[in-house]
Amino acid sequence: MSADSVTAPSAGLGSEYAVTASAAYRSALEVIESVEPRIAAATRQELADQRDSLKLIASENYASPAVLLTMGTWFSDKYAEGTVGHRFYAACQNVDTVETLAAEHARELFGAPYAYVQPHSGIDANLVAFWAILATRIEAPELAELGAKNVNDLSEADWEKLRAKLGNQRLLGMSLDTGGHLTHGFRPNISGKMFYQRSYGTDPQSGLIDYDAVAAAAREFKPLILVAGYSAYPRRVNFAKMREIADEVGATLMVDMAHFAGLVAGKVFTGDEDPVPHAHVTTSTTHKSLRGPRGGVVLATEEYSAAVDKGCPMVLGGPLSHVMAAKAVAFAEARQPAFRDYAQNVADNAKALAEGFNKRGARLVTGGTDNHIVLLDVQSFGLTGRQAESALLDAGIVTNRNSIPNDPNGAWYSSGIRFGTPALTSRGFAADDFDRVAELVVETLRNTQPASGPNGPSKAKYTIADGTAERVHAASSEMLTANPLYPGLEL
Ligand code: DSN
Repeated sequence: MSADSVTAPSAGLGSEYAVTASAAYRSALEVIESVEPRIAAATRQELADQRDSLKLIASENYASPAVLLTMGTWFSDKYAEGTVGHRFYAACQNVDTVETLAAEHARELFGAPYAYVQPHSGIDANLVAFWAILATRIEAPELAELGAKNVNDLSEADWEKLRAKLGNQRLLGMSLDTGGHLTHGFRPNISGKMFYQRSYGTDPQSGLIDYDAVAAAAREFKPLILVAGYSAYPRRVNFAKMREIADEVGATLMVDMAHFAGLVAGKVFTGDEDPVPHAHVTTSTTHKSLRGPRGGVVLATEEYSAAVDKGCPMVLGGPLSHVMAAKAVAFAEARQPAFRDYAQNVADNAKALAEGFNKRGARLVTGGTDNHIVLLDVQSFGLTGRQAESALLDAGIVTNRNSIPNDPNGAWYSSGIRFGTPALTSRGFAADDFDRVAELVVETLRNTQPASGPNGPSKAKYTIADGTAERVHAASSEMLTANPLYPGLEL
């Protein structure tokens, strides 16, 4: 690595601190090595592997050294159940500082009245939101009617009545095969066991959300909660329309912005496309396009804030204070003007990737993108998603297979590959690089054939023409070298 690359402006990964970060990681790895060398080796290997692959998983990114280093401290050792100023453990003064700062940054970043930064993950954030809505809309009125202050005051019979009511509510969310998420009321997930769920899909021709159809479904089903948000929908959502629909049927609008929080923070999504002013409750992870540590956050209006604040003990145990500290650092980073440039580049690069596929004749769900996701239908290559994902991995391209609307291959094998631009944009990839990425993906898939197993045609087996993986890997290595991950960081 040249001295220049150490001080060169990076895409936001803190290359100006590369020398300091190198020293910190070298020392840390030496300490880890003295206890369990295999973990130190795996840690080094993970960086090498991430540096050497085209990471196109839409939900992944690279956090800055500042965020990563913040996670490795003694805040990990502290119990702090409760919330700021109201803990069930002594000596939480420094955790209070951390949680206060993280929440303050989150409120400022998203323009939200209230932020709860304890959730450990996206599912935790969604569970906190669901139970806060149930507590506000079902439990509180029931307690008031019975003249009880809290649930512990209820008789056994009244408690059973309330439990039955809590467990019998309705939720309307986006269907899984059109891009919704498992935690939006689907049976394999606890949310599907909690709620009576129905889903809305997309228009079969355009692949876009049909708001009239969502409104019709809401009028008929009358959900307590209308969930908007997605993990595999390559278009923007009009949250003002979603709120109108929720208001018309008396539903609470909950938006899960886990995937696109970075585009909201970076002001790419504004007005009707910014969920925060329209939703009653907004949930997110912090590690996807937002580029923070692995974790979750809940934003809420005043109406729901008191219930969300009881996320612990309602749903959560002790907060991960070291991760809350890293969230504060990541939110502070996202409040910098440079993050807006980053977010805009993420969206522009996704368009370039989609155009790269379109001009090479590949079929995209909805025909393109206007967020950070591109969803490729690999049926036109004669492959399943599983075969395509494996072949791309052979060539050093890391993606994940994904269902497409009305997928004939189900969720396991699937017929789509989901691409996302947040991670490579963090490395500094630009629009022309993403056009080249599309070319390499198409070259790989055109040279991949489905294969049979011992029992006939297989949805998993494939063959790849000789030399393809090596050729593509070499071409991608050139781009990766030109856009190094954590430039100047030497272990
Ligand atoms: N696993 C995340 C994703 O890939 O979209 C969401 O759960």
